[in-house]
Amino acid sequence: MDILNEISENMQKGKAKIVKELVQQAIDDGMDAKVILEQGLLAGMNIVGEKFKNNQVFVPEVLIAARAMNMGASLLKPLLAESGVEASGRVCIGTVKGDLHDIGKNLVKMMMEGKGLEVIDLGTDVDAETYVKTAIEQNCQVICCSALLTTTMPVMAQVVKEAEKAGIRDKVKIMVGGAPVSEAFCQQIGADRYTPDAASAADVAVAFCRGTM
Ligand code: B1M
Repeated sequence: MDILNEISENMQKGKAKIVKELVQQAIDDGMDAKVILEQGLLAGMNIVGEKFKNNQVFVPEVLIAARAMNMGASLLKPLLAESGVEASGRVCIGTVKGDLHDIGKNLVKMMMEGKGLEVIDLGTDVDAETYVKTAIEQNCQVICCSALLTTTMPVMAQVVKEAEKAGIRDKVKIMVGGAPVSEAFCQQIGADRYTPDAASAADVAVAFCRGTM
C-alpha cells in the first residue's frame, strides 16, 4: 500500500498518532504537502462522509476521524504557507449559525494564512450580526462564510443583508463556500464569490484584498 493510502486508511480509523507519523514520513520523503492533503487526508474524509451517509459509521467515529485529520493537517500547515510573505489583507471567517462543521473552514483559514492574510477566526455557529460587527470593528476587507448543511445556507443570505443594513456592502467582499454551496446560490443571495476549495478561496481573498479582482 502506498503512503497516501495508508494515511487515508488510518485517518478513516481515527488513528491520529499513526496518521501524524505517516504524514511526517511523507513530508520527509519529499512529497508535496498539497498532494498529502488532497490525496491522503481529504480522500480519507470523503470515504468517511460516504459511510456516514449510508449509516455505516456514526458521529463518534466521524469525530475521531476528524481529530486524526486535524492532527495530520497541522503538520502540513507551515508547508502550505508561503514563507516570508507580508500580511496582504485582513479577513474574518466562520461557519454559519447552526452549523458546527469546522474542518473545511479550518483548511480555508490555513490556506489564507499561507498566502499572508491575517485571518480572524470566529469559529462555528456564527450569526450574521457577528460577521458584520467583526468586519467593521476589525477593518476586514473580506467576510468568509462556510456552511456544510443545506439547512444553514440561508444564514449566508442574512450576512449579505446585514452588511447592506450596516452600510458596508460596498466596502467588504463576501465569500461563500462549503460542500452544499454553489455558484448559482452565491449569485442568488448576492454574495461576491463562491469558491469550491480552500486553495482557490485563498487566491480570491488575496485578490480582493489587493484590489485586483
Ligand atoms: Co456532518 N454532515 N453532520 N458531521 N459531516 C455532512 C456535511 C453530511 C453531508 C453527511 C451526509 O449525510 N452525507 C450531512 C449534511 C447533509 C446536508 O445538509 N445536505 C451532515 C449531517 C446531516 C450532520 C448532522 C446533522 C448529523 C446528525 O447529527 N444527525 C450533524 C450536524 C451538526 C451541526 O453542525 N449542527 C453533523 C455532525 C458532524 C460531526 C460533528 C460528526 C462532524 C463534524 C466535525 C467537525 O467539523 N469538527 C461531521 C462531519 C465530519 C461530516 C462529513 C463526514 C465531513 C465534512 C468534512 O469535514 N469534510 C460530511 C460528509 C461529507 O462532506 N462528505 C458531513 C472535509 C472538508 C475538508 O470539506 O467542509 O466541504 P468541506 O470543505 C472543503 C470545501 O467545501 C471548501 O474548502 C474545503 C477544502 O477544500 N470550503 C470552502 C469549505 N468552506 C469554505 C468556504 C469558502 C470557500 C471554500 O469561502 C468562504
